[in-house]
Amino acid sequence: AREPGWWRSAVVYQIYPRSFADSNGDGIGDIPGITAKVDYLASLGVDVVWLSPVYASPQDDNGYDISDYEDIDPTFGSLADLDALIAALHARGMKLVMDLVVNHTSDEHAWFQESRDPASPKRDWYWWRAAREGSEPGAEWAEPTNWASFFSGSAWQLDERSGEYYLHLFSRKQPDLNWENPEVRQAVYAMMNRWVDRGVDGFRMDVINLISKQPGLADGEAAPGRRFAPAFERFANGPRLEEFLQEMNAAVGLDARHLLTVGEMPGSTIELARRVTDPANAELNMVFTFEHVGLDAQPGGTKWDLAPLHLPVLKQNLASWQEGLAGVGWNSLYWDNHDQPRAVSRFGDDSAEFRVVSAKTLATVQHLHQGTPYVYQGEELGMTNTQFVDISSYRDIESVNYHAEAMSLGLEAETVMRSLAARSRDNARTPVQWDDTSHAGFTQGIPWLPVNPNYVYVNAAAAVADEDSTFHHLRRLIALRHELPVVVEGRFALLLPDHEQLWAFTRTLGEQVLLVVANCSSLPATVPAGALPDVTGARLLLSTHPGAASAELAPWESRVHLVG
Ligand code: ISL
Ligand code: CA
Repeated sequence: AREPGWWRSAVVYQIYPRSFADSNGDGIGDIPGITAKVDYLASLGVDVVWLSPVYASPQDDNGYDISDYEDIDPTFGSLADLDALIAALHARGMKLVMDLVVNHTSDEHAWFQESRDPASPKRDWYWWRAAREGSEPGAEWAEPTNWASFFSGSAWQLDERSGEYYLHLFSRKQPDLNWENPEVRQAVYAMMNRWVDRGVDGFRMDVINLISKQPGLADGEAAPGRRFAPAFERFANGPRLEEFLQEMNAAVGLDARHLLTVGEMPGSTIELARRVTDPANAELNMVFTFEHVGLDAQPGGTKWDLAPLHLPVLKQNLASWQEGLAGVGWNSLYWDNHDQPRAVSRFGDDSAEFRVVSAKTLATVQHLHQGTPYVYQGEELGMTNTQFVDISSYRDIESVNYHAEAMSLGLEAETVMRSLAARSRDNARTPVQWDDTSHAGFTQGIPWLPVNPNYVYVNAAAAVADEDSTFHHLRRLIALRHELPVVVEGRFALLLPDHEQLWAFTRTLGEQVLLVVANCSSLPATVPAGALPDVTGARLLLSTHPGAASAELAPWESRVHLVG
């Protein structure tokens, strides 16, 4: 049974099925592979599994290009396999959340195939536009707008069949659905209802703030010498977004059936997120913000333009979301997902000396903010970024396209490879490291993406056997959330906001104060005298090092005290 608001005290574990566990030796993870690991997930203590897409798909963007919402891709298994997974999770008190990718379909979806015919009743289901006025279709500069696709090149593709262009904010094989058309919306809601009837417990909604486009489809401002403009503000967060979300909520019974809903909303402001997650508005439970994963890029640049991350900026950003949503909406908390580099390599220190302890401390900081934490597969093991040295190792469409475009623009090869090493989505997509046997126990065949060579010591079997591992640290954090209401409901306050090494905050509920102090650096740090609440007599709930009383914190040391 689903209790109202149950997701506030839940921890979600994200699975990227392709890279989780392969049951049949074809080198690609699959649903039976997941079902074989549900006891592992239960032992970690997570409440919910979110599955990245397993629907029928040509796999141009690893399943985020769906050709049939009603079926499972044979690569991953069958509907019967999914039913078995749902049953296995439910039997252990866990829930299943599915990815919902409805900003776009695959170009191989039957809806789009019909839509290519200008006389079809589905023509208006997608964004078809004539060439720019005065231009021949297919000529240079003839695209209806100068928008860049997220995956390089134009966001418009000419279809020879009608001589018109269709919009694809992602790859050419991901045409955007036209949510202005009510038939599109009803078709999506009907599909969602069928999944809920089948037993799924919620949805993670892919780029949901792109379903309402800004009217007018205005050009963006291209950088000097560039043909296409990243024109996010020209199409995202359109005026009908909240109307569509409310309509969806009512039509599917998202709130009435106590489903978990989380909207992926790049470019969402705190103000928008507060409205969307305010239960009174009946839209979504929570959203994924992107602000904190953009702080290590150059302002005004793209994710590939690397810049150093400053701890005060990061912790103040999270604090502003804590304060902005407090008492009204609800935060989601994440470092990692299938689109981001590995947290320990990005925010921690993945050297042999500090990998484990920095992964633990990052988890402590994340899980003890207010909101619902998301754990990405392998994060519980402190898995690190890839060690690819050659472009031919990369598989992600975004990385491969970026490399080609950057090289054609004359960027230095070394700079491009450095950006890929730091930012490629493939960092998160190498197979989960289960043990120290060949291919880390992920497959009996050849993995679709090479296993990180550090699997010989970074693997689940080793972590589960070691009480001091990241796995057990995370398990304790999850248990704390389930035991202590202050972890779920406590009011957040940031301490020492400008400290360059220490991340310290309190959570307060009634008489209870949870104090978190973490050294987020690879050098020792000293707590300034009198800067933190007195912890004499307080209970030490969790720490990374023995002897947690001194004012000196070792590199990446963290402590959690409960006062009162
Ligand atoms: O990955 C990103 C950073 O480079 C984002 O631009 C990302 O594409 C964006 O957050 C949307 O992501 C989601 O939709 C995409 C899909 O490729 C991603 O995997 C998914 O999480 C298109 O469906
Ligand atoms: Ca397989």
